[in-house]
Amino acid sequence: MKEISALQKARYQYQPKLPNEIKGDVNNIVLKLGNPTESIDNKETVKSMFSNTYGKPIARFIAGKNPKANEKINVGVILSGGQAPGGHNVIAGIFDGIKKGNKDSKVIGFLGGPSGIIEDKCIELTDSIIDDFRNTGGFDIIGSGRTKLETEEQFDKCIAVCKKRDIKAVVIIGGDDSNTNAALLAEYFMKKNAGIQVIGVPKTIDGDLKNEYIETSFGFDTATKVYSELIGNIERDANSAKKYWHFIKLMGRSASHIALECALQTQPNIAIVSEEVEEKKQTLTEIVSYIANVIMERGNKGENFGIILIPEGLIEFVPEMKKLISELNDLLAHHEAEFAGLKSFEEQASWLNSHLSGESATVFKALPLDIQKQLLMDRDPHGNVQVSRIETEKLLIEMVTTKLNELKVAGKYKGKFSALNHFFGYEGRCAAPSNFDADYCYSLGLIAFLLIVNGLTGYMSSVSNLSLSSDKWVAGGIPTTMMFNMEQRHGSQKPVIKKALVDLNGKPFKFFVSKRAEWAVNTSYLFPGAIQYYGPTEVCDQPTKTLILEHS
Ligand code: FBP
Repeated sequence: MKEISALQKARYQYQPKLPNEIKGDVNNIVLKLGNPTESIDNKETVKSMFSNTYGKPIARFIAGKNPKANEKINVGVILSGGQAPGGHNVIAGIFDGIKKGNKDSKVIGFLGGPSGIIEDKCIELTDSIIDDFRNTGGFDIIGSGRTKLETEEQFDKCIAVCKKRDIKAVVIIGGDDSNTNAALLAEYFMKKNAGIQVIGVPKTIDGDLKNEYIETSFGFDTATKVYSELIGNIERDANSAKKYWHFIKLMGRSASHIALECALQTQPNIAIVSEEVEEKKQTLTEIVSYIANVIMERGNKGENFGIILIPEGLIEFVPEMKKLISELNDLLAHHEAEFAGLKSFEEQASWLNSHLSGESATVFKALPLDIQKQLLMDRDPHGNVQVSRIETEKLLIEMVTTKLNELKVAGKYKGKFSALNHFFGYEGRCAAPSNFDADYCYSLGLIAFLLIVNGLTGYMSSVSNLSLSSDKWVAGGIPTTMMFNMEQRHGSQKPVIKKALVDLNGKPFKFFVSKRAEWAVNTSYLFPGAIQYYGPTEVCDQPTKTLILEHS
């Protein structure tokens, strides 16, 4: 028999909490549709590109007889992109809904992400498989991948595979890009009269798939709680030993939601928010000066320790680095073969020197060698630099050390500086989902099933009122085209779901700004501790501070 931990055994038994209107018998839940909707921007263009799925109403659920809920159906499921705690519960929610409707209905899991549907690699998910994954972290039930479903050729393959397997609907669990493509797929299926529905589920620890209707993506809650536990532990260590400055990089490809949430949970001395850096056009030198000044102020009163949070995507928001990275991305994309033919790093560096603009060549040359090499590593499937592999935390330590030495020579800095670096990302993406994520994800899965049996397509599962207790949560479906606008991508205008970066006028950031000067100089650490799964609700069921502040 497979060995499992006591906690995992207990989590298998955990019954996720659901919004009231979807708690009952699936045969007694029907849709209540609102008014026609519009996209957030570029309405006419988006409408013309989504002539079949545009303008659909927001869906809610009410009590009523639904004769379709017990029809026998097959539903395909795809996990797309980076892992996020709760993915297994989304699938469990779909599975339980479907089996309550008709025990002969099937959930087909496509293996290894979106490529699974194109290559027809799949398994039927059974009771025993699902029971092994309830309330667990990870995406290992069927695996995930970053293949993009975007071409008509791929869409036609999806139709062929769905027809072959008699699949009535596909649920795509992914971030903004995957849900953008899910909406394109839904539109294509309608255009081709394929009779296959597509429902999206908002996933990503980065927290950047959110808007008026999608309050948060799943996984953000658990991941930020895991990172905050670790940051709190390091704060305690720093406050005990009083000898290190800890530079902690936190995941989040582009947006700084994770760093901001962790700052709110742990009250570090410094947290950089990339969106503010971009808005104020802060250079790397200015960021380094800001950090060095805080270290100096604390050091001069004998406090030679502290905590600095750095968002993973920072490097791409610093104006001179942004320009350099964009030039590098273009050069590597357009001269792929030529660049691959350069044998040594020295050859690559000299080739770049003659191809980059003068300004970017200077910035590149001034960077430490390791960072130069990291900037040239393989691009992701979107042609972007993989920020999780760039050691910004080490770059900052090096530059801050130089700056502090200058301040010392000038007689301004009297402290001692010893720094350690950390990167928290992969540690949090597969953690056992918090009660919030376990409940939220299971609800999203059950909602996906209810949207399918009610015949909807091009919708995203949604739960609102998430900052309140789950008995006040409201289940629904949001037409994905509502979240669209037109953006320049790879040289042309494309309809995409608008990515939610940190709102500098939003309450979470403003709260942080009102506190950061005090946190910088006075040790004000908070120690959130580990995620608690059992115990008082104020300990176990709290949403993120971001959600609470946003809805306060
Ligand atoms: P998604 O947007 O697909 O959810 O992934 C987010 C993320 O965890 C980022 O925070 C990180 O930069 C990236 O994935 C890392 O990607 P990979 O897993 O391919 O190393």
